[in-house]
Amino acid sequence: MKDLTPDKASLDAIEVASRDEIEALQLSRMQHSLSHAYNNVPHYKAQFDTQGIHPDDLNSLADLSRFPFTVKQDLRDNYPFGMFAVPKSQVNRIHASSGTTGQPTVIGYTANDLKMWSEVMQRSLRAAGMQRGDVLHNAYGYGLFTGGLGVHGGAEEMGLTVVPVSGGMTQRQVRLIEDFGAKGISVTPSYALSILDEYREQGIDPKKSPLQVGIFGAEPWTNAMRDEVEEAFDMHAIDIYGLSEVIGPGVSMECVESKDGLHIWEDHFYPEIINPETGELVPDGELGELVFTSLTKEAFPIVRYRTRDLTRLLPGTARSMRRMEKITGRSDDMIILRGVNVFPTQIEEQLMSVEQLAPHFQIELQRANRLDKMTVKVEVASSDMSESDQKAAAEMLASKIKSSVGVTAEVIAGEIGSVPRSQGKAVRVVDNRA
Ligand code: DLL
Repeated sequence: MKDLTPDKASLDAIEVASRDEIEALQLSRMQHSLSHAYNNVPHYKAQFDTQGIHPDDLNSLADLSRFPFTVKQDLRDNYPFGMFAVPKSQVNRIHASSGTTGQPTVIGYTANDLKMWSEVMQRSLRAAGMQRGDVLHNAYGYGLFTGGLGVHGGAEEMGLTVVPVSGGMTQRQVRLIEDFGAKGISVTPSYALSILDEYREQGIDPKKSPLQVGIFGAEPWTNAMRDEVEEAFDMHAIDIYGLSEVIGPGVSMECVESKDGLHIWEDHFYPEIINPETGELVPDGELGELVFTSLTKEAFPIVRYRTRDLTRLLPGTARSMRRMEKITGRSDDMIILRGVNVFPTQIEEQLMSVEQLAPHFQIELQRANRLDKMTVKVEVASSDMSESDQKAAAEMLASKIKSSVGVTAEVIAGEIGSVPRSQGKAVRVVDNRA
């Protein structure tokens, strides 16, 4: 793999500023942002008033913990534009969640918001080792989802050659990467695996592809998966995180030179970690639910938004801003199987260690005789495996899951292609327990 470490001189001053400078900036921005939300969004005014707290009460960053949380339901209750803090005439763009699991949530951006988004995206792309003139194959979905257009905006502004391919038509993805000489690919890690399969299908050695870095996010993925993809493509695989409610991709980003968790662009997005049960703050270093407060957003300021993502905050390394550890999973995706908490990432980690199995998987939950049952559907790595080898591989995974995760799972190792593929976020859990 090539060394893609960016030149220190190319970084924004704030990326390498002292903690004192960062915190001073955060405090003044936070005071302004809370007032903006209170004065312009009836929901925030009502919530702050009920809690007996006013933006003027914020005298230190720690005071933020006295303010109320915001949850997804608040956004749904204010559908479509109730959480906007500017007149609609100032809203330049709208994104929304798919709404497959209920009322969609709608996010608005002013021209300044889009500019800020582009700036944090440029920082993120730079952290991945991308430079002006490089070709970026952007396979995140374009549309209401923030992935495609979010990455696109920053990439174009920084002078990359963007290929806005979006997800799907996997054969063509391979052809365009090869023909256009993409140095970077931005894509969900699960779809990257489909592209990898397609390389092999077409008999093209992925190691010889022009790709040098994969910018993987929008869903949880493990370091074991990183090793697999880095080895297969001979490229770096870097984690990018974000969520629409906060802005989209580019809230935090791993640095190619350290790959040790994601630096949060804290000058725009203020992180806290709470105990998801009690709502109490937990100190840096402890695992809990990630909460964000926007510091500079105009159209859609967000105060103490509960992401449901589980991680911990760590001190800065390659940049001065704090890091978040790779996401373990979402609290909504946590499976409680006969009292044991299981995250799909734990299954992924074990799967990656069984060479005879491909990295695709889906977990199915069922209830039989009032007992929950977990089935893990996987695929053999090669089509010429004997039936007994296939069974042995499945048993090996089941025993690894038992000993490391502590639950009994039935593992079914099917043919290549038997696990459903996604072109964006993979569906890891199908819950048929109802
Ligand atoms: O997924 C934004 C995005 C696009 C991020 C492209 C990165 C790349 P939403 O659709 O609103 O936005 O989904 C946000 O996806 O709360 C996490 O649960 C999950 N997620 C996003 N990035 C990561 C990541 C985009 N790197 C939700 N690791 C978040 C783990 C992630 N989970």
